[in-house]
Amino acid sequence: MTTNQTLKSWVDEVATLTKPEKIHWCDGSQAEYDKLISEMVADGTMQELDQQKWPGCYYHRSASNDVARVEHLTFICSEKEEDAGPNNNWGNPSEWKQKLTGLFDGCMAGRTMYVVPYCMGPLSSPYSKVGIEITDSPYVTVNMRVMTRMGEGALNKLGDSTDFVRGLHSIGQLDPDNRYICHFPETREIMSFGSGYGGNALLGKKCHALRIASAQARDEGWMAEHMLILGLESPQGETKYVCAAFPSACGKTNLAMLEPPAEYKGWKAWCVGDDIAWLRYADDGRLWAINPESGFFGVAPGTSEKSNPSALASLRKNSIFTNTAITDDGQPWWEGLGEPPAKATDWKGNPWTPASEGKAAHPNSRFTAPAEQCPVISPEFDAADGVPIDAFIFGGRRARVAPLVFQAFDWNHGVYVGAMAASETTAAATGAVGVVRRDPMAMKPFCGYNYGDYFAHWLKMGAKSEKAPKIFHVNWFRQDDNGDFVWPGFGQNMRVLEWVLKRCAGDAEAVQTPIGFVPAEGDVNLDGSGVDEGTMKDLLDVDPEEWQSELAGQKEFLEQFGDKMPKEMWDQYHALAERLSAVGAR
Ligand code: GTP
Ligand code: SPV
Ligand code: MN
Repeated sequence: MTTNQTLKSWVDEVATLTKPEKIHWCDGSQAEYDKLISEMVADGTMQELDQQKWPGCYYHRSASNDVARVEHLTFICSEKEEDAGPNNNWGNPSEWKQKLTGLFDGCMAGRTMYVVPYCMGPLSSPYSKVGIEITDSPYVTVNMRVMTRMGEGALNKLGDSTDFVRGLHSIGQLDPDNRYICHFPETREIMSFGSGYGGNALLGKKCHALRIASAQARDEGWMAEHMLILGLESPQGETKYVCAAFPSACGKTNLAMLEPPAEYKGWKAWCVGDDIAWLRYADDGRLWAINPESGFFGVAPGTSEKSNPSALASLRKNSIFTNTAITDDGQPWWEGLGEPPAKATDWKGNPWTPASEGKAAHPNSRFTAPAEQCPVISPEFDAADGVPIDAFIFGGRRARVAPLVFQAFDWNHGVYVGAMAASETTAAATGAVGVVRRDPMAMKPFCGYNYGDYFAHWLKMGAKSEKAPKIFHVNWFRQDDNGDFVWPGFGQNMRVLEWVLKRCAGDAEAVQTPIGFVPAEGDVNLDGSGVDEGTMKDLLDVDPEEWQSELAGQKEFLEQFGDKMPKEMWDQYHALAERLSAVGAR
């Protein structure tokens, strides 16, 4: 399939180590996909869903201890520990290579080794990057075909170049005590052992497109971010693009496919990407973004006709469902989809009825769906140059403190706002759920190098152009005293985005607070939203006392990074402290 000697010798080397029964080079064809699926149906790895109602759809239940990313088992193995930073687990590269080589030794005996060439980004784009994932999991292989431009096209793009990310993956024995997700940023290598799940195993996604790519982007002057890319077309036919960085399971897929409310006649929202953006400056001085992926690996629970009709339309055919429930008549089901089925099998494989105690679907159950099936996929989805970005929006899941929306005073302040973003943890990673933690730029689990250097890189990117995007922060998740969300969210978020676009165009007023600009009364269109101006006032409230205690946490965070933390970040901290003390307590 290829004349690339470097690639061939690497594949030989891996085969010698892992000792598979067979080697299969993936061409990415439909026939190959169908064959892999039917083999998995035959051996029970996949279940066929009702092909009348769910054409081309299959169901997979993973090991019950392998249902999310494992941050405590994820390592950045840079030569120097300080290059990984306190934000990562560091591993000595030669020690970890040795340890992993031991685990990979003979691990594919009796299995097929799949060589999966993939391209992150449109095949035609000069900004796309090729990677090769070698895996013993056919489940991973079929998911990679949906999530990336996989197969012959990627190999052709690579040609005889030696510039590709080497990703080695084995499910091993799916043993949580022998599970490691290791990255070697200097040599652009990934070694992942013992998990078959999502971000641990589909190496093009978080391992390549974020952890390795973020380090490469720092070296080469671009950005790899955990951001959705959304186009908003006005009734006049003008489309503006925004990127938003929210932590895992905090609303990127939903915002990326937003359906404007009925009052927004003539507006259209276009999805360019729902999870990852690669950004670089073009000759026009603007920052342009491409989506390196070609599919959605979306959170199933909560996805419904009401919350996200476009996601639902995307996953109606040719999709893979992982750890949702399955009904007795072969349909996928999850909490929030609609009426519960009378009888189903839950994500652990146990019988389930609405009277059962536990959830039918795992909270981090996911669908893998081709992006091209999304009814609002952007016409620019495959554009080689991507789309120009007007605004960056940071956000998180905060029951209190963070207002519905505010705008940073300028780029450096915006970098500080993004760096100080915090969010309640979700089921997307193992560990406690609902605990507030700092998740700078929604990259805590994904930044492949020291956050101090990462913020320095962000500061540098802003200084490069007068036309850098404007920076905002949103929080759809404020709760009232009963623990209910105050803001209706989902499609209604369009109202906030409209204010964001107006601010970018210089068309909207704002009120200055110590933390940034918030909309002036009446500036966010609430007609038909069911939210009154009084509630809006509460949603936008900035409580100086809450922010004083926030400030203490920010200081602690900055201190962790010692000399690596840029002075500009401390300047921002001191300026915020001053603005807060100037307003005093209430
Ligand atoms: P990853 O794929 O893990 O990176 O996550 P994501 O950011 O794409 O998350 P997603 O859009 O799938 O959102 C996950 C959860 O957030 C679901 O439970 C949604 O129902 C909820 N959610 C999304 N948008 C909103 C919103 O505007 N308001 C509220 N209250 N919940 C929301
Ligand atoms: C996330 O956790 O942010 C995801 C899912 O998008 S995973 O691919 O598992 O990382
Ligand atoms: Mn994500």
